[in-house]
Amino acid sequence: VVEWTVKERSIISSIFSNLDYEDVGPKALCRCLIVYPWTQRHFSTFGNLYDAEAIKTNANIAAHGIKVLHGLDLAVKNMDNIKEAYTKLSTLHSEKLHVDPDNFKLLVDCLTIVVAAKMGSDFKPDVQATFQKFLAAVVSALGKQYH
Ligand code: ZNH
Repeated sequence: VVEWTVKERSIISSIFSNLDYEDVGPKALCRCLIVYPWTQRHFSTFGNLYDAEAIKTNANIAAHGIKVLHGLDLAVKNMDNIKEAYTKLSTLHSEKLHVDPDNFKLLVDCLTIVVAAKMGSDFKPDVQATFQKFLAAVVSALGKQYH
């Protein structure tokens, strides 16, 4: 079980209450699809992903980026119970979507870069460390139902 200090809780709630989901979600998913092109294989029904420009202007990808980012709200709202909170999503990614769990880490690293770029000088070392700890807990929970 991951333990959270009062300060860590306040950092996480501040990041998410100031988060522009509509901007950050698409940017993080696009970055992941461009930098790690094998992740594109899961989105063959989303339309043209021919090059970086096509990925960045694909409305289905943008919408999915927002949806995935909102998937982190589950962890924000269940900080003391992150593993259980992701049981269903973990099973979905494992048994139905067949997403290699290594890709979760790649996506959250892309997300970290986008969030850091937006926060600028507010992205202090304690913010970075807490955000990384939070995302690691999510990645671990999402990987839990893989056998
Ligand atoms: Zn995922 C889906 C979240 C990662 C792929 N996702 C999904 C959803 C959510 C999520 C919320 C929705 C579900 C329902 O509808 O029910 N993801 C998530 C998260 C993460 C992720 C949170 C991290 C952090 N994913 C991921 C990755 C990938 C994916 C990495 C690849 C590579 N997903 C996916 C898909 C889907 C999903 C494919 C389905 C889509 C459709 O719509 O079809």
